Amino acid sequence: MTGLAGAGKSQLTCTLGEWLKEDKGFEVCYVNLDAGAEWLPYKPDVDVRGYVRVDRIMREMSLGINGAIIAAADMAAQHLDEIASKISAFDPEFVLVDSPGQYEIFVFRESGPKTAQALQKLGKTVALNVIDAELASSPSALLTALELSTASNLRLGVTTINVVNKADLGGAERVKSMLSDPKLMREEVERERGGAITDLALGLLEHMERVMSVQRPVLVSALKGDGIEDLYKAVNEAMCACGDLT
Ligand SMILES: Nc1nc2c(ncn2[C@@H]2O[C@H](COP(=O)(O)OP(=O)(O)OP(=O)(O)O)[C@@H](O)[C@H]2O)c(=O)[nH]1
Ligand SMILES: [Mg+2]
Repeated sequence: MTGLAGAGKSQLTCTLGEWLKEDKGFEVCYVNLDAGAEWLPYKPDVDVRGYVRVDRIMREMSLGINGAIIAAADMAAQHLDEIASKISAFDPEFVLVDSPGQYEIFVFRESGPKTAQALQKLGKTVALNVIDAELASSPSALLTALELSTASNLRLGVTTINVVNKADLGGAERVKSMLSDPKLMREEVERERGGAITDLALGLLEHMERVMSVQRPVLVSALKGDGIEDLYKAVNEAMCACGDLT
């Protein structure tokens, strides 16, 4: 799971994991990579906090929260081999990896790409980029969220599925209609701003239309469990696209 802080990565890890276990009967391994997590909605089988903890780094290195989170990301990357061996020992059918909330630190420092490489050595890997529908309900916000996902895809080098979360809240309907109707999206973009910003937004939209003709975003509510079957289908399709038909 990747995505901005608060998008619902941990909740989706929990809900998808329960669905895979209970509805599909799969063995699932939950991995927590958030060294700053105080509480998680699932019980991790493999937990980075066994090696690195943000609160401890703050105390022991006299760092503020941002410095400690950066240090934690770099330190966590040094334990990837141990984390990968623990995951292998489980021999699960699915591994759900919950990434730290501080997306820019995870994706743009070394730890994100290194983690992606370590996971790809274990098996087929798909990134579920979680987008908060409430925060993406204007055209410019939605385009920005999708572009951030493209940047993450490029950095991590992992097939990425955009998962628009919090479908149970008001903003989701507008996101859904913009995503399912490119003409409407274009009209909304043109209406939202004027001048050079509209040109910029239309340029981004053209790029997104190309990306989304390959993979449409999936709409879910991690909290209510809606849309999880669709997400599972999208994961399977992504696996097929990278050559795995099992
Ligand atoms: N209404 C609604 N709330 C949700 C949904 N998914 C998550 N939330 C809430 O959104 C908040 C953030 O969810 P998390 O799962 O902690 O998000 P996260 O991306 O793991 O957050 P960080 O680890 O801090 O980046 C929590 O209060 C969740 O209960 C959803 O589908 N609907
Ligand atoms: Mg989280």
